[in-house]
Amino acid sequence: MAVNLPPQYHDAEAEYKKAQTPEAKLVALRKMWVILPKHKASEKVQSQLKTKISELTDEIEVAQSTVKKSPTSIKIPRQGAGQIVLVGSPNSGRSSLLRKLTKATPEVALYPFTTREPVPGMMDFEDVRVQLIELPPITADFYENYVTDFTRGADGVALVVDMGDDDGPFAAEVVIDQLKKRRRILVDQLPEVDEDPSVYHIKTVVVANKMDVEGAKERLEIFKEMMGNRFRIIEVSAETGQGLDQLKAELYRLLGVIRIYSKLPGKPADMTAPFTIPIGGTVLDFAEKVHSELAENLKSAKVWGSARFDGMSVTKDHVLQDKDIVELS
Ligand SMILES: Nc1nc2c(ncn2[C@@H]2O[C@H](COP(=O)(O)OP(=O)(O)OP(=O)(O)O)[C@@H](O)[C@H]2O)c(=O)[nH]1
Ligand SMILES: [Mg+2]
Repeated sequence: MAVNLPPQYHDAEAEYKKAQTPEAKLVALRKMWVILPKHKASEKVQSQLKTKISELTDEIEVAQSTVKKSPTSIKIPRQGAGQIVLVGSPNSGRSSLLRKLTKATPEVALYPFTTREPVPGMMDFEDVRVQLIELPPITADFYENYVTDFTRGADGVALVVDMGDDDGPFAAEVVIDQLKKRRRILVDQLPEVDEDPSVYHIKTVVVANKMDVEGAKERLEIFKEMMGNRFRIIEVSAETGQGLDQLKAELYRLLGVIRIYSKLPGKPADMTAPFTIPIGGTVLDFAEKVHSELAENLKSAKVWGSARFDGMSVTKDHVLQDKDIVELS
């Protein structure tokens, strides 16, 4: 969709292009952000601008800090319907959970700081796959800078809390605070308005792990008292498997997507591999996901499921529902 940008935006953009230092670039980018009209048609530009502002803010901050930079920025390509990062204090059980939920085999050990690099795995949930990434532990003294980058790219966070240890709830609070210092705010629901483009709110579920250990219930109560109703909490045990099915469903829900099955004219729908689009997505969003050319030349579509009757012709802006079947032509 074309976005009509006011002339001041282009002035700020020119200023950005001319800027010599990261600080001057950031000033110009923030101007562009303020001027940019915030509506549906500009969503893509908004998100690109937000990423740039956030990257630059992080970069300036890391350059200014005395803590040494992570050697290289590690990238893991996105796969599946979405990406969830597992964060938590050392020994909270992130690797154990990743082993139970995916085919990945990170090392699990009695001692802390076992995981030193991000470890990806694919979790099957019904007919979709969700990418989980275990990130290194976070404490008051230990924080890998690239964790901040990973939380920018992720669709959600699973905050793993060690309910097998008296310190668990407090160690989890430190994790939340450490991320907050880097402008990563863990939340149950995303805020409606984006006030500061350098801040990322990330949808989060709390995974209360080691519920099989004696005293876990009491620690959970302490944690709830500390957090109030801030987060949805899933009680699990990576050891016994308790709560893991519910956790899978919650992690999928965090992605905020719906499944759409594609159908070719005159053929049955392919029910094996759904496409996923954001909740509230339209026929056009689906077409873009299937093929950009298809979206450009889209003439009509038929929908089974959310339409008033099966196989009904709908317009491009018809809002789809989970498990709809769509025929594009
Ligand atoms: N009883 C019990 N022990 C658990 C559970 N989950 C993990 N553990 C144990 O807790 C210890 C740490 O587990 P890991 O999975 O390595 O924890 P981690 O969060 O990946 O730890 P680091 O990578 O070192 O930060 C191991 O001894 C696990 O066997 C659980 O649900 N119940
Ligand atoms: Mg680990």
